[in-house]
Amino acid sequence: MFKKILIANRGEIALRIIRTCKELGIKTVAVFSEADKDSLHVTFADEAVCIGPPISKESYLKIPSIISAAQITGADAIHPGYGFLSENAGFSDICRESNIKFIGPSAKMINGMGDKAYAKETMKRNGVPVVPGSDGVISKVEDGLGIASEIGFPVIIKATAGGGGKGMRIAWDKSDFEKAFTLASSEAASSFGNPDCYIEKYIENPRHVEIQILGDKFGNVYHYGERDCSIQRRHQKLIEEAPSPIITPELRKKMGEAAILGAKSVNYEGVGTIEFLVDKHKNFYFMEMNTRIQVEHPVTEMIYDVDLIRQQIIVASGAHVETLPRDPIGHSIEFRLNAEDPDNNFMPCPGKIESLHFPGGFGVRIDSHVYQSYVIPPYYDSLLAKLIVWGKDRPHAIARGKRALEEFTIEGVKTTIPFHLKVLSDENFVSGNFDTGFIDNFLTK
Ligand code: MV4
Repeated sequence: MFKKILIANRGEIALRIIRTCKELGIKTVAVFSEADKDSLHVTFADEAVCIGPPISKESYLKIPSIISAAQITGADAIHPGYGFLSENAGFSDICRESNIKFIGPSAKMINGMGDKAYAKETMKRNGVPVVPGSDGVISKVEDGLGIASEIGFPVIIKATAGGGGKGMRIAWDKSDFEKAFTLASSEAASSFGNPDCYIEKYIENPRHVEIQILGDKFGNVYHYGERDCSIQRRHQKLIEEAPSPIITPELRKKMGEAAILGAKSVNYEGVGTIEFLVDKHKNFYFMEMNTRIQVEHPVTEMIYDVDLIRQQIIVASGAHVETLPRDPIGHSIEFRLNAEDPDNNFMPCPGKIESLHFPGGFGVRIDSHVYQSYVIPPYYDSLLAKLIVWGKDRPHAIARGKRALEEFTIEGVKTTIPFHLKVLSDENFVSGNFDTGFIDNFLTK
């Protein structure tokens, strides 16, 4: 097992990782920017190293500074968390070359799954259902138009280097196609330095359902059910839950087996997520694979009674998965509490937290790095806290979520708390009848 892990991240996820390391008896090293000197991850880690100025590029993304911090402190592994360097192939490689275990995927895996057309082809070849579309990337408008006419409109044009909603265009009919294709491709070239795009049948208002998987170096891959992440705004998730209100045990088994098949076909090790689109007939299609721990991992932890970060560290150390999946129990919902103004386009609201009170009680979990009088720096994302509730079923989880959100006090900055309370009294949310169009509909009501 590792003796000392450097956490190349900040905020709630850095704390989350430190907590698990403590329970495993592993020493921790925090890295921090000048803007984060008063952060809890700095306080709670055994050691802390300042790695540069506030701007991420010069601190949390600065590979040489992070490697130096690991070498100076004698860390034998680095946990990247999510965001920042978690899916940076170069960083994964430099860690390996420096004899520091990167608790995440190899550079090859990051590059492979980061190429969306290649990832899709790989999944398709191995029997994972995919959305009908082009085989790989399309270089000429005419070729794309031919395929679009074959599969039928509407179609979606996606950048192979994109993902997470960047570099996508919909063509509703033949007359739209050339413009959409050209736009998608030039946007892809300027955003990702790669103009290559592929084409798919456009699924209208799908649900976003992702399967949590975990693999060890012996080739075992397990799944821990699904999370429903359909409640998003501009590809930013706001509420996630497990299980999904639309997934039956039979469908969970089918999607879980498809996810395991996909992960095994690339010899996946560690934690990962296979994202699926689910259409209104409950057909499911592979969309993307995430090769990192995700923000919303706690809802899975709550219903499967598994510490996913602990498992991630254990398999990275070369051991077998310790907590095997069993049937899920109850229902869990995560609310992302952001320092944003929902009445002003979710504009970030950095500033000082003048007064703070966390809710508590049975079935309430808060993953957060903030405290009273904490000053939210303007340089990073606006996540203040994740409120994760558990209930014996979905109605109980909703009631508990409402109770906990009402108990929550954050003064000094605007937050998404009132927004979440409104969602919780929306009849479509309460009935579980929603898709990825929910938030747009909700906000225009
Ligand atoms: C789609 C789609 C409909 N049909 N692909 C958005 C993020 C990226 N990972 C893929 N996305 C989509 N791909 C086909 N063939 C609709 C979306 C999509 C979406 C997916 C999941 C969650 C929210 C979304 C919001 C808008 C569009």
